[in-house]
Amino acid sequence: MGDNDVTLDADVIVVGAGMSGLYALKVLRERGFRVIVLERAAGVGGTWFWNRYPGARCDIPSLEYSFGFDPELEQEWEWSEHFAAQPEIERYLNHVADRYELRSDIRLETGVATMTFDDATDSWVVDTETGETLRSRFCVMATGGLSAPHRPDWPGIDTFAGEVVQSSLWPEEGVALEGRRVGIVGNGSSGVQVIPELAKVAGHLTVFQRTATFAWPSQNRPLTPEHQAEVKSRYREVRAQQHASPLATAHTTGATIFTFADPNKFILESTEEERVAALEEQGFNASRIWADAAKDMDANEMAVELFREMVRRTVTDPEVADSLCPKDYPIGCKRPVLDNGYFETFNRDNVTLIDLRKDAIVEVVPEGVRTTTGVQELDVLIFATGFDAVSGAMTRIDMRGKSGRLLRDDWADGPRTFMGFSVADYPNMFMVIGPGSVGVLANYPPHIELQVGWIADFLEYLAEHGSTRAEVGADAQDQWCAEVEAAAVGTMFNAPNCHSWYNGGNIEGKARVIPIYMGGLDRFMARAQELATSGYEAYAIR
Ligand code: NA7
Repeated sequence: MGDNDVTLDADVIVVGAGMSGLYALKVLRERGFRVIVLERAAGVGGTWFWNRYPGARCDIPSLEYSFGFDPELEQEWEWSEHFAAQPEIERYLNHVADRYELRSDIRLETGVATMTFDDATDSWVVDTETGETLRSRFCVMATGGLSAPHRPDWPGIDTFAGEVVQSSLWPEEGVALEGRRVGIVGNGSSGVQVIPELAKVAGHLTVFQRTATFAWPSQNRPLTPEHQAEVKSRYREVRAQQHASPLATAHTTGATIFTFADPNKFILESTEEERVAALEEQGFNASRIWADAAKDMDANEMAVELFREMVRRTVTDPEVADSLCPKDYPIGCKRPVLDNGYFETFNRDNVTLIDLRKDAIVEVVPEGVRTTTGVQELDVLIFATGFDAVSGAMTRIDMRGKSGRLLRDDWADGPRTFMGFSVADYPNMFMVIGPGSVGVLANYPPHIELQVGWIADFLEYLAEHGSTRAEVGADAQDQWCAEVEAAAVGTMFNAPNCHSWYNGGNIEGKARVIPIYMGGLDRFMARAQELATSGYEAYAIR
């Protein structure tokens, strides 16, 4: 038994003041815990603080990408667009911080450097990057799934005489782009969003592309007062639907980013005329209406060909169009990207595409980027090269559990957790949407509410039972990891040639594992509730 008389600075230290951390603070405080939130950024908002590049936008409808814990908040907040842009979501999260008086317990510009579990006292010792040491009984990691930026280590990068900018660390004061020679690397969601905006202001934009992207028209539009009022009038029903659905969605606007296919349409059974008609009527979306493309590689390849046909119809230069056609991986391998004029941007006179599969990077030089065919002279070089996703925010902290090993070493072959909530050997540490949970598949705000609610219930249970320590068993963790692995079998996320941040394939040397439970949030939460009802039987509690 530990010496529990140790002086604690807080009952719970929450790491991160994004959406998860803000909500965790609110709930845990209401349940009577003393909470300190540590946040590296200069403001709250997490993802929506950092990703302030031009064009940054959510890919989930605003009315669903919002908190449901307070009907008054739901009613008073007005969203302006179907898919909210970064400034609006950042404003919303600041509003939440103010409305619930959260700021007094949040320490900004206070990144966490090391976290060590003190086995003797059942407490966590947290060292901040500002040189402070804090101690708490519990830690809640609200560190996000897409918060550890990844930048390729190109030779010569430090010699570049211009400005290097990471899309996910976009400076608050902005970047001077007008009339300048701008280069951008990366064509995922961030790249596809920022490229059309850069092209509008840059003197010249050079896009360095390694892999062509599937991107579908976002169909973003202003929200009509009628639609907003209609959804608000039945928000309780909408939230209940979200909580009971596999992806925390309520289909308030028809199809969602993941569920576009029509269950009755099979491309393998379609005629040439039907496919052409689909292209004429639905454009790019004609490539993602087919149910069989989700499981069958031949069907998928036929759907990809429809996509390629739309690229060729949209992009005027045939060679550029060919480079922009995805060729060697299936639709559904990566998270779908929503586009606001991406392909059309390559028809502009001030935009050049460098296809890195034909013209590889050699090095960065003071004047710009040297590829095999010569130097692209640049004033600004932007990396929209993604994230050490899902596990990166955790492994970048020097976290040591009861055995003194580093989490990063324990996870060298991929993260191992129990339901994404806990890690064996790391008592009293909980993660919100950690690796091994449903993760980024489900719409975050309702997902966060469910996860934080579960963690808060557990902490309350421990407090009520006078328990100072909860540690998940290694067997329960092994069993859960096997379930996560099994649930990913047969999905396109796991398809041959699929390299993405979902499976670690986006980062050289990272273990190829899908640490995301594909079984759906509804099933996941039912399991979590059963566990709570059982008195948290997977855990050793004392
Ligand atoms: P993504 O989706 O991981 O995209 C990163 C992009 O950067 C992708 O096109 C990569 O090409 C490219 N990349 C990465 N490393 C390199 C190197 N070394 N050279 C050239 N190109 C490179 O990150 P995003 O930020 O766009 O989106 C992440 C999520 O945020 C998104 O799914 C939404 O949920 C929101 P690759 O395909 O690896 O060849």
